[in-house]
Amino acid sequence: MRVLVLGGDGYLGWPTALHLSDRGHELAVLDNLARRGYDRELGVQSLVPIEDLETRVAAWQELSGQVITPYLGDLLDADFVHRVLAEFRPEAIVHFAEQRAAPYSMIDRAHAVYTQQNNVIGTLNLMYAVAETNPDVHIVKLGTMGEYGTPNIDIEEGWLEVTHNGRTDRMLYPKKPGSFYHLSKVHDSHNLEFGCRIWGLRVTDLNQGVVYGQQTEQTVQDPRLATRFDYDAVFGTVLNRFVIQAVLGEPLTVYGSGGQTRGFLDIRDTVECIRLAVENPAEQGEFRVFNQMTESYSVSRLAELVAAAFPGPVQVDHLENPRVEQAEHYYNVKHTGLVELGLQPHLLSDTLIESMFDIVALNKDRVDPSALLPTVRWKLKP
Ligand code: NAD
Ligand code: USQ
Repeated sequence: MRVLVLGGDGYLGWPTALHLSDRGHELAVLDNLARRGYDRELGVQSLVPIEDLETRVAAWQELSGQVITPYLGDLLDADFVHRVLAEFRPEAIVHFAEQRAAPYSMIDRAHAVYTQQNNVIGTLNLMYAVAETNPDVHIVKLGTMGEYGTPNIDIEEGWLEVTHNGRTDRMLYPKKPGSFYHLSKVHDSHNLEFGCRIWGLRVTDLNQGVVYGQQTEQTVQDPRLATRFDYDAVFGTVLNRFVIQAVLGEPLTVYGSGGQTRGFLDIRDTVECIRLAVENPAEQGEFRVFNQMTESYSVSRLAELVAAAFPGPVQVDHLENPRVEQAEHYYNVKHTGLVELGLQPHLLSDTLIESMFDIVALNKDRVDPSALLPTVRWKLKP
């Protein structure tokens, strides 16, 4: 299948492109390199060195004989998006190309506006380009578990049957997101579902949990294929940060009591979930939703697991929570759709934490410890 990966230079987009190419699909990646720009803006870098897109693609061709066509450009440039679709003629488009850090979206007004503009308008441009060139193309869109928030009822896969005053309908599951970033994903989901109803688009919305890990079957083949690994308090995600903090001998930064619970998955499951979604497309006009996560953990439980797995002493600090989020809550998520398509999850207990310690130990001199502590607060100072 011809697959275009939007955001193909990012943490997840690049290993996904390699995984799909390795499984025999014909690949192109599109990226505006915004993520590398956020590093410069924040004065941080990936823990693991990463090559530029040109070198990555050339290294993959040298190793595998497979071509990945790179397109450098911005989803906000509607003409560019049309041009790429007309030239590459994808059958499936995997859309990772958004600003994805909740703290980045909460820095100030300008970063909130940038995040929503980049994400919502980029997705609208994609929807129009698909609808106007070939509505048969399957859009596989990365959403997030955080769209649902932490409601006091079971979380279903995207849809909820509601009975109200004696009448029943199937509605999009109500959303209670926790940042302007997470809200941008809610807006995208609603726009995409509308596109399915009015234009007959075929869309899979993958509400993904927090990803951990850095290596996949393909990225380990050569250091030039490595994907990024973020540790800073803006882009680093919780388990990756805890592993890095343990190796550096820094305290694990649990925000608040640590009772807040989220869905998680291994990066090797991310790339496999995308393959399963691409190879089993949604129907024409269908807005299909999968909850892409394999296990739930509270933040304090994750800190305990990392401390238990690390072969040295580990200190756990409870910082005042810079975010506004529920500390204790109900969390029960249905996530059977991808398993029914064949996903065989890698569970956290299986091994991964130990192998992550080695990756960090090799690169620990690249860490700026001052970037570890959170500085972005959800509450405004009047
Ligand atoms: P990332 O920031 O590493 O990658 C996103 C890529 O998209 C970057 O390379 C960036 O340059 C590019 N991009 C951003 N805006 C663009 C635009 N307007 N035009 C072209 N390219 C653009 O993020 P990631 O961690 O790989 O996440 C990928 C997707 O998965 C995001 O949509 C994110 O919301 C979602 N997601 C990530 C996680 C996680 O834990 N990392 C969890 C759930 C969902
Ligand atoms: N947390 C800590 N200590 C830390 C970092 C985080 O206690 O040092 C807590 C946060 O308060 C939060 C939880 O850990 O309760 C998760 O935070 P995170 O930064 O790991 O993840 P989040 O902000 O939710 O965002 C990440 C990705 C985002 C994706 C989301 C999936 O950056 O792109 O959408 O995970 S989900 O959480 O399911 O919405």
